[in-house]
Amino acid sequence: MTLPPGQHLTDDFPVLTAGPTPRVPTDTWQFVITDADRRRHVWSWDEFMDLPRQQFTADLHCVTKWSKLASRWEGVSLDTLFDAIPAVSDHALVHTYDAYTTNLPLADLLGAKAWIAFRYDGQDLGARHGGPARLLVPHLYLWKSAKWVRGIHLLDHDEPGFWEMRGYHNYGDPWREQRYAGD
Ligand SMILES: Nc1nc2c(c(=O)[nH]1)N[C@H]1C(S)=C(S)[C@@H](COP(=O)(O)O)O[C@H]1N2
Ligand SMILES: [Mo]
Repeated sequence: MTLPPGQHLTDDFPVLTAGPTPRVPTDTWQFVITDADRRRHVWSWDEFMDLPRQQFTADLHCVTKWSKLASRWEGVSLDTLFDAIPAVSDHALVHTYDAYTTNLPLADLLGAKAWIAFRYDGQDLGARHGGPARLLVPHLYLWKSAKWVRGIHLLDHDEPGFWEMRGYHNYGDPWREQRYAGD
């Protein structure tokens, strides 16, 4: 099997969070995409659960050098969500229920590459790993996979997120070992 450069395998699932774990009840949970015309597209938890869902398997690569292969998830593809969005732009900034943000090109959220995941390994996603729902973008380093995801803002310019402002690479491709700015 091939791992990205500088990574080693782990079988467990480490928890990495910049602050305390927020408690996000599903009865007040919302997911909001703010489109290029600044219109808000809002899903409640119940509406979200009615969307078509997918089971998928993902290899996770953390910038702290562990990789976890073939983790099993269930969630809604971002393609499904963006089907409802009339006005798109090139840049996305992801917001969460803690103070975290992360940026990526909208293209990296589309094309069956990204999900809002709410089940992991056959169970509801636990709070420490981002439950009730987190973004998963497995082809980029795991800091892009925002836990406790709350929404996505589409922007006409690129805006660095929490770690991208603190020296992490703006894009974060593990196969090109883009860990830090300048890599
Ligand atoms: N909301 C939020 N999402 C986050 C983080 C965070 O601190 N807050 N940490 C990121 C980082 S740096 C990593 S490596 C992964 C870790 O995910 P895990 O704790 O499920 O392993 O979550 C990412 N998503
Ligand atoms: Mo991380």
